[in-house]
Amino acid sequence: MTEDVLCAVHGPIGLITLNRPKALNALTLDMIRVIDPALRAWAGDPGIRAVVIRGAGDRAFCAGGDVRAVWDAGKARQAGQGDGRLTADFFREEYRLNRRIKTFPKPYIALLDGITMGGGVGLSVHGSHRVTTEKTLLAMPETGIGLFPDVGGTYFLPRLPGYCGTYLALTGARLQAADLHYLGIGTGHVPSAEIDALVQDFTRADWDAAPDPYKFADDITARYEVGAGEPVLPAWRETIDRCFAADSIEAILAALVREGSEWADQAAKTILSMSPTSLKVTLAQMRRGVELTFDDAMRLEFRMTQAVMAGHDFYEGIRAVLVDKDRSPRWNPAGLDAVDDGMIGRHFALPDEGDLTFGA
Ligand code: QUE
Repeated sequence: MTEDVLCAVHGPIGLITLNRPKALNALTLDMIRVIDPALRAWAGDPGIRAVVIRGAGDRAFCAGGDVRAVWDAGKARQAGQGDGRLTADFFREEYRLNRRIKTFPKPYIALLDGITMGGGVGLSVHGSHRVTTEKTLLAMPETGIGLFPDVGGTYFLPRLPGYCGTYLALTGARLQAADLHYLGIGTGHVPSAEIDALVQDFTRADWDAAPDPYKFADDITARYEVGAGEPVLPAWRETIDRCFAADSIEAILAALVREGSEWADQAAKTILSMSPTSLKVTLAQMRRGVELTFDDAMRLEFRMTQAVMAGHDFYEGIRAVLVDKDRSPRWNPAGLDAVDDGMIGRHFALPDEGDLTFGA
C-alpha cells in the first residue's frame, strides 16, 4: 500500500487526495493502482453519491504523470538493466483509469486548486465537474518533453472551440481559470481559501433529497462561486483559428509569422523550442482525434507511447526538464525538415506490446 494517495469515504462522498505535495502530486503507478479499484468500488456502491478528487499541499492538483520513473525504467532497459516494464505498464494503467473516469456513473468533481498538467488533466477533464480557483494553472506541456498530449488529449483537445486544442497541444500554453471557463473546461470557480469548506459541504449535503446529483454538485459549488475574471484567449481566438488550422507544423509557423504580432511571434518561438518529432506527431494526433471514439483515442495514444519509448526525444526531454534541469534539450532529429512521414507513421503502428485493451 502507498500513502501517496488517500481514498476515504466521508458520508456520501468518496474523497481522493493526491498526496505527494513535494512532487506536486505527480501521479505514480502505485497511485493509479489505488485510485482505479476505489473508483470501481464506488461506482457500484449506492451509498456513494459523488467522488471528489483534490491535491494535498498548497501548490498543485497534479503536475502530471510520474514521467521521471518511466524515464528511469526506459534508461535502465537501454543500459541492459531491467525489463523496462514500467514504460508500458504506466501508460496502459493510466489510460484505463482515464477511461474509468470518463465512464464514471456519478458526479466526479475535480478541485483544480493549483498546477494541473498532463496526467493531472487526465484525472480531471474526463469527469463531470472541474472547480477552478485563482491558483489554477493548467497545461498540456508534453511536446516540451518529447512526448505528446496524452491522457485523452487525442479526444478532448480536438473538441475544444475552433483550433484552441491544437494551439494548446503544440505550444503547451498555460491557462488560468478564466480561459478554462471560456473553453468550457471549468464548471465552477471559487476562492482557493474556500476549497476546504466546499469539500465539507459536499460531504455534509443531503444528496438523497437531490433529484439531479450533477446539478446538485453545481448548486453546492455555487455557494462559494465568484467570477473567474476576464479570459485572454478571446483576443487571440481569430489568430489561433487562422494559424492552427494549417495542415503542417511548417505551415502553422509560416501563418504565425505572417500575423506579424508580438503574440504570434511568441507562439512561433515557443513551438520552435519543442521536440520536432513531438510537434509533427501531435499535429497528426489532433487531426485523427476529431473522428475517434474515446476508446479508440486511448488505444491510439498507447500505440504512440510505445513508439516514443523506443525513440530519443522523450529521454532527452525528461533529462533537460526534470533530471539535469538545464532546459536545453538537444532534439534528434533537430529540425522539422528532418522528421519524415515514415517516422510519424510509425507512432500509430501496432506495438510489440499489442494494443491497449479494456476489461470489465
Ligand atoms: C511536461 C510534462 C511534465 C512535466 C514538465 C513538462 C509532466 C510531469 C512533470 C512533473 C513535475 C514535477 C514533479 C514530477 C513530474 O513535469 O508530465 O514528478 O515532481 O509529471 O514540461 O508533461
